[in-house]
Amino acid sequence: MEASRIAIPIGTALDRFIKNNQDQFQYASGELSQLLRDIALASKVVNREVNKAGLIDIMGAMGSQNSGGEQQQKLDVLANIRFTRALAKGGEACALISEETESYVDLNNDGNYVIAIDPLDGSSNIDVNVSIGTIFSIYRRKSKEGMPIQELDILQRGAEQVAAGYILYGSSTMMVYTTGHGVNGFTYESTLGEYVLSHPDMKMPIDGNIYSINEGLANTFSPSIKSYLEFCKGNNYSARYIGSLVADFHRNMLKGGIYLYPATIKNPSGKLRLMYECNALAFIAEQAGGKATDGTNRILEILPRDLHQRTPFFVGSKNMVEKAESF
Ligand code: P6P
Repeated sequence: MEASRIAIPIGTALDRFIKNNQDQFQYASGELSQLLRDIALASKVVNREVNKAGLIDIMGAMGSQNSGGEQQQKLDVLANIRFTRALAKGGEACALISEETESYVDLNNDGNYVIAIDPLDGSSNIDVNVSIGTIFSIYRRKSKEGMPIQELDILQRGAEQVAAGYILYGSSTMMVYTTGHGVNGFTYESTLGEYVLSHPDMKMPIDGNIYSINEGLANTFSPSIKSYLEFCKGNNYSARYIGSLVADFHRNMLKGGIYLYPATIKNPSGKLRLMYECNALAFIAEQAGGKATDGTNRILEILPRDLHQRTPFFVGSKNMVEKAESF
């Protein structure tokens, strides 16, 4: 039974919050503070670039492609550089797995953590001024400190995450993260240059009536998904799909709802990536009382075979995910 925690006041800065909760992190809290500080720092720079994207000529595609063959937007590449640099400088990370790079990136051999990141998810929305996000997972390395990185450090199940979070560059910029002791949300206060606690102990409503899915793909869904969508419509649920996973996930976290990206003809294993999109959000969802599966298996139990492997993804309010699975 955890000692009753003294409620940490709204407005507490992220660093102070981590220090006040240091007994909740199973390893040295200084290492977690440093990692989250590195990620927060990079996100502040990305936030500034996202907010000025229209003004500086960094809009539009680079003309290059990422590991999944997806068109790279200039801000994707810039964000990847910012997060990679911040984590390399911070010294705590030994390796980085990113949507933007084919293989993992060696950072510091004496670092104890492996980071998996989607530096800027929803990037197709950058040019149309719709919210976008960063998604990150933090793992403890399995191999000995100082030794070269091995596959067992890189291909870890989501259940092995020691922390995970996302940054939402929306009408306000927020960082939401968990270390396995609940979920807390911080809003960026740009005049202070600080993330401050705004959503302590976030809980996902156990039920809801919002469903998020790209119904333009409906003809390629399986009969069970089609039946579930009919169920949603029959119950007058609201369809809300921003086309930006972090934004849809965050709204469903606050209001209750389910996000579904099932297998389709174009993406028979689903479109979303296990290592740097689904695992982090699955960890957060479960910590907030929600659920995340691939339709049958718990996302956090899937043993990755490949850095960029895709998975069908059903995440959100517990009762809604279970209902969807029952179809
Ligand atoms: P579709 C963005 O590219 C993304 O990875 C998620 O942020 C978003 O929910 C999904 O893909 C949108 O995909 O096929 O509906 O355009």
